[in-house]
Amino acid sequence: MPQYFGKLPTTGASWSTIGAVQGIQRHQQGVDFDCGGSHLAISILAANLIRVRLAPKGEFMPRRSWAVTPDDAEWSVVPFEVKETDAAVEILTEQLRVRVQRNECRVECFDKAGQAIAHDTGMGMAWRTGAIATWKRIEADEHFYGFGERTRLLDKLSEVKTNWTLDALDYDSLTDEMYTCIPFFIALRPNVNYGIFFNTTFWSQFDIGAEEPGVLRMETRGDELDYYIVYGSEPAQILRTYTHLTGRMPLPPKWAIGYHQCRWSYESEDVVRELAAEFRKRRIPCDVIHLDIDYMNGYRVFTWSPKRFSEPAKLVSELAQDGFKTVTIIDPGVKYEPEGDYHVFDAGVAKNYFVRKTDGELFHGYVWPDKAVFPDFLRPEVREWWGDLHRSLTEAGVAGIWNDMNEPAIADRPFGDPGEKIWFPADAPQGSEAERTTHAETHNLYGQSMAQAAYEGMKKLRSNQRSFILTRSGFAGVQRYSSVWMGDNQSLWEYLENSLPMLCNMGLSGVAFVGCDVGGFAGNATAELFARWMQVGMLYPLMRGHSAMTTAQHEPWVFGDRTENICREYINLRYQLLPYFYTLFWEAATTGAPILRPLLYHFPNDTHTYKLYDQVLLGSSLMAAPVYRPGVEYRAVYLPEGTWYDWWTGERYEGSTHILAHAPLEKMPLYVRAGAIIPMQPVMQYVDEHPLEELTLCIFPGNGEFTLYEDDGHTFEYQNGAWATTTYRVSSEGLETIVDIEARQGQWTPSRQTIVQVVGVGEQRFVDDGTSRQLRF
Ligand code: MIG
Repeated sequence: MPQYFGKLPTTGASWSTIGAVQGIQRHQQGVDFDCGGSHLAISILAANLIRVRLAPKGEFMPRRSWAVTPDDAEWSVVPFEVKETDAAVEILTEQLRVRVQRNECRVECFDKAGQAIAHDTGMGMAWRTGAIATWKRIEADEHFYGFGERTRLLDKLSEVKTNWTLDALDYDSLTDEMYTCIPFFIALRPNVNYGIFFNTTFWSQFDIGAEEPGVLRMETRGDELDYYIVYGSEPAQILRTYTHLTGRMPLPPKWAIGYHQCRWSYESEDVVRELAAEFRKRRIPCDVIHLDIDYMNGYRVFTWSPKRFSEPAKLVSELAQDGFKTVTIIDPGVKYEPEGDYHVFDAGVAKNYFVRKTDGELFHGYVWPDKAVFPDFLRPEVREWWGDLHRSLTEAGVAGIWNDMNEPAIADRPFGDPGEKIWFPADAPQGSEAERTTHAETHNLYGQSMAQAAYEGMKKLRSNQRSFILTRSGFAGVQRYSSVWMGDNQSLWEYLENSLPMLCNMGLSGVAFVGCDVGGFAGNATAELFARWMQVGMLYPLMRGHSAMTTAQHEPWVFGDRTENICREYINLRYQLLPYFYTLFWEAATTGAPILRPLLYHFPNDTHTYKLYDQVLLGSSLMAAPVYRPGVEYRAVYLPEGTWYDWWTGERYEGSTHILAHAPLEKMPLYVRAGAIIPMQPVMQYVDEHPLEELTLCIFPGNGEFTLYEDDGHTFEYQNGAWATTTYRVSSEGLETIVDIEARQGQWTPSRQTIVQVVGVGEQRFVDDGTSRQLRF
């Protein structure tokens, strides 16, 4: 039983419901409602963004900057109208109508067509000691997505989703709390899409019609109710607005989009060297090697094992010469070592940077270094100190940081003893002076603030070089600092299957740069599972192979030639698609769009897509229908409206239908939309193996448009204008296919040939000088 539950009284007491509206006050950004002591505030932040807050005692909490970055005052004022009737107060924006019923006070929204959005129901809004909640009506045919990191399939209707980060070791389909939590969802029914961001960092929960069909409950163990209704005519608009609130990902270095190899652990310099050599010898592309906890000296963070990694700078630079980047793991637990001459412990204690209990004693728990203490990353000075500590790694040439165990995962006894999972006492003080609070309010932010420290530290230390950050735990907004992987999955078919909806829901929660351990972390894959996983892994925004201690090796070549060839083929395809991938990352960085998308993202009015969890879109053009079951050689594929081409054979299909795809082990069914323009490059063994000399635009006849993004791939110069975008358009005129190329934008100059290939028709090539041109086929 989590310690937290014993600390804050909640259940049992009966709910006090909000009373009738007794007075209203209109102001520049919305309307305030006096409900007899309690206070309801409706703010209009944009025509499609409404913030609803309820303070039972009338006083709102101070502003919190952790998840939502812009303050309300930073939104430019938008026009709205207020209409009062006896029954209600209505607020009208260009896109929405918010109706607040006076007696009893209830909040309801409508779109322009008068369709209901997030209507209060039942108790409406209510509170009791330590908890506050709202009840919303679930409309007929409404389905629910997002909710951060979640197991099971795509649609979360009839489930309960709790937001409390924890080490979800051995998670399965029935697991509720996960490593990362994001209290945001998207609700969908034909022609109505909206999202709700439940702005609370306290323990919170969504009951999506589980207890009572047709009723959604949102509850927090915080002191006020605070949520945003994000309306959009399609999911892309909802994500654009949601990521305006919680931020977007910085553009990662291009190498981070290549293949990553990891294991717990490649335990010595020699093992790592052999691993790297093997990739190059076998011509399997790879950009990144991760070092797990055994590179450290006795699990002391920011140290190197003098025995096994005695010359880290030499190793890392040799790897770099061979085109590999090195990423090291960092855990939050700092070895408790008062007499140990361990500078991280000593400095942290001297500066008072570790979390303490209310009585002033240092909090400690047990993790890999045994007895350990934990920095309070919510404090900016602690983050800065921690960030600077990464120097011991960047000095050796490390280019990326992997944050693990940051939920935080802590045991009450030394590892190996049968112990309980614990965390800081709920009343432990945490946070900066301005936002000083307790662990109860900030638990869910621990991992995210650690990743923030890593991100900011690496940015400072690696001058003008983008770094790669990976975290296991995060909260709403984690995308501002880090990519996220889905923790300890298992080498079982079920986990391969679950990885697609899991990553799609992360993408719908604003976190585009995500991945699952390819091949499965715990347990041993079979050759067949591994081959299928590499095919699917090729689609993950983060493609990293990883496996646990004591499992069999899981490198691409250990399962024999046939599997190795499949791995090579799909990793090669990933590298050929890098220009496409990189553009998708840019899109995510600028609009918040996911990279890996469920079909409902582009076909939100097609109810066939609402539960379709085993087909995915990579960007808007490529659709994969992977095989994720043993012994399966055929599978049903749903082709939505439009014309589709088989990626491998070029065969053409009219959509709105199901087909049966033949998928022997070597093949992952892959389709592409008519009018798609997919930029491709030759296979490279790592992203910067040589400058791009030839870019091939694979064009599939139809009508379509694609904007390609390019820059140097690894510095921040793109922020000074050193980027290039080129917009390509395809259309047809009679029997002719016409390709229009707009003049290049931006100040970065790629020097390369462009090959325009209209699939099944013909090919033209030219030296791309950035001017506009038209090609006819
Ligand atoms: O207690 O660092 O999820 O990826 O290899 C296990 C060792 C700690 C858990 C991570 C996993 C990593 C492992 N870690």
